Amino acid sequence: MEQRYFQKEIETMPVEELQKLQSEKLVKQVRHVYENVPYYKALMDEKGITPDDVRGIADLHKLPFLTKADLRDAYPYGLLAKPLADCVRIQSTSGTTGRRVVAFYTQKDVDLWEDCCARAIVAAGGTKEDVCQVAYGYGLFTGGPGLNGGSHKVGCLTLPMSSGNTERQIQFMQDLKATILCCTPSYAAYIGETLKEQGCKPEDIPLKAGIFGAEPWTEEMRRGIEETLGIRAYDIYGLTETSGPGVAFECCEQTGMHINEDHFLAEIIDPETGEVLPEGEKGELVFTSLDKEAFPLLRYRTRDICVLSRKKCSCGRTLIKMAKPMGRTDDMLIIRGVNVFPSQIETVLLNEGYQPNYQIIVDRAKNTDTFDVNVEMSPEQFTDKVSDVLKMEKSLANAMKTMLGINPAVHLVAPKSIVRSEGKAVRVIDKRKLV
Ligand code: DLL
Repeated sequence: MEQRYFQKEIETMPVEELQKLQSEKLVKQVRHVYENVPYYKALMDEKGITPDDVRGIADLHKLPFLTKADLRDAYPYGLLAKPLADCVRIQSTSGTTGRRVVAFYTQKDVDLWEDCCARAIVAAGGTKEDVCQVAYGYGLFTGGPGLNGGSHKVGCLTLPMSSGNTERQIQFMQDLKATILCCTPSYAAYIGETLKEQGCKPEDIPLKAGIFGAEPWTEEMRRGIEETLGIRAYDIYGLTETSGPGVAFECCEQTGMHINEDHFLAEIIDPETGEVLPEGEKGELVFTSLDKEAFPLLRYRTRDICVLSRKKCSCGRTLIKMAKPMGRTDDMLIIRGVNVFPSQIETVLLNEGYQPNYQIIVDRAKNTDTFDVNVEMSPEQFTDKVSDVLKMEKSLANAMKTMLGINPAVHLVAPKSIVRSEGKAVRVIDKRKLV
């Protein structure tokens, strides 16, 4: 079995030593945050905790949680722990100010983040001989920049393609003999389908591995991608709040993702009570960044439902493993790799003068997410003139695109035609069955 590592001494460190390292880092990090982030200091004060109360990872549970709501309250600078002059980068998620997460990085933060991505690439078999095609989005989204940096660190020839323009992706892949593909699993599947339609067989494609994440995907999807592209498909996990991709990555065993525990301390909690659950139990994943300088979140609730396992891995890594996320505790959808909250749609509707009577329908056709929004017209808005309806739909779709960053197909429907529910309104119909 393949057993390559990017930072062997860390990736295979005996667990006791690793936990000692985490404890040392945690003590320092708590002090750094307490002294530099008044927002978090106030949360600690409220709980009656001082940095002296945290002497190691066994004391982690004493610290208060941070949630997306805190990020919203503190937007944009409230959780910054370094002077802006020491920061060199921001990355962000899609969405309006209310939902947007803006994360700051010092040069060291960028460096460590790229190390994490490099670990993922090496675990997928990457070396300096490889040509790594990065087809995640570049820009504010962390996917492109993260894997790009990791690929440089490994010494691969990096193709910074960004997402989209599938014809060009395929041309570069073939002409420049890309051996590793990094993109969302749905885009990988789409590229695979397109190649198949062009009559390409897996053996005609130079790729050997893919590093796919940013959205949920199933084992069936993995098998499909592996077959059409003739590769091994590895999962990668991360979130903007903690850095981006590379918080966890899959190794040759392909049975869950090793968490880069020297940088990210993971816990599973009961989402209702906040109680820490023992290893092996399903709950909400919580991360504490141990090394981040500029945007160090302590006990950040990811909203991802997950299970951790310290079962010995045949790859030799001792880093704890997380299962594929099994859902979320909130209503966030990931559509074509973009995070979408139903409340964002609602905001657009209200801004544009519509009632919040709508239904989001997400499905997958030809390995691409379809995204439809049915919106009721009010009796005053109702018209049966097709050209007017088309105009209104187009304008609403544009407003949604501006808010979300992706384009829905908007369908205006007659007043009172969306079924009213007696309990919670069914706003989302997700037919993709991803978990
Ligand atoms: O999606 C970072 C990323 C980029 C990860 C490229 C992997 C590859 P956000 O846009 O902030 O960051 O979205 C984070 O996406 O909380 C999960 O719900 C979901 N997610 C990320 N990776 C996976 C995965 C990036 N491998 C949110 N499987 C997270 C399932 C994933 N869900």
